[in-house]
Amino acid sequence: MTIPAKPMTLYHYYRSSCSWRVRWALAFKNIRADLVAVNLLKDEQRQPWYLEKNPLGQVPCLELPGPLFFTESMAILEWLEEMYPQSPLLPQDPLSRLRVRGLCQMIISGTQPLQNLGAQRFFSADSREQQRYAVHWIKLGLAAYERQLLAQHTAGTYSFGQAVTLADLCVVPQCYNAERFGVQLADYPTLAGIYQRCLLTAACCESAPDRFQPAS
Ligand SMILES: N[C@@H](CCC(=O)N[C@@H](CS)C(=O)NCC(=O)O)C(=O)O
Repeated sequence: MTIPAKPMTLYHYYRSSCSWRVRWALAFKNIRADLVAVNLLKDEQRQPWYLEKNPLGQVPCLELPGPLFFTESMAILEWLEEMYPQSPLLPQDPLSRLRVRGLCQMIISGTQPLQNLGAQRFFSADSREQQRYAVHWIKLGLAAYERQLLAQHTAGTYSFGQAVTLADLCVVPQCYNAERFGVQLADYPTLAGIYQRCLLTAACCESAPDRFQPAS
């Protein structure tokens, strides 16, 4: 497939960690995309017009000319990496790529789905209970990520060495979520340092939730 001539469209929500991953990759690779907000708090993700695009009722979703709709942030990230290899987000050698992909999955599969809005609502209708539930899974996930960073000895300025990788695109939005839920990142000192350093990078700032907060 050739690079789409028309800009792509990203359906997203400003505070969705999965959406931030993709916004960050687009900014990092300097790819132009139109953004369409799907307000999760207004349940827009469950409206028929959106379910046609993503039957799971989750953001993000990437629209390419066609129109063609693509879901699942990790699949989208991998595609962006293949199509726009300049400014890479994966290291070169296969073993390092395996490490980075493993870190990604600790968040994408092992943490985020367990604390997702739909799971919280299923667990309880009470917002304090939802918070308790989310905090439980976030703490488990971040503690494991911290232990993995220490065990692998591959962390540097960022999660893997001295360059931002897909692992950072996955873990930083999860850290931001953690702070919103009152989780102390100081309990994960290696990760906390990586988080702070990532927040100083241009593409991370440009794609951060605060930049996309709806007016009302
Ligand atoms: N595996 C999916 C997960 C997507 C996901 O859970 N999105 C959340 C926001 S981060 C969502 O749309 N939640 C809405 C809901 O659960 O109702 C991905 O990585 O894209």
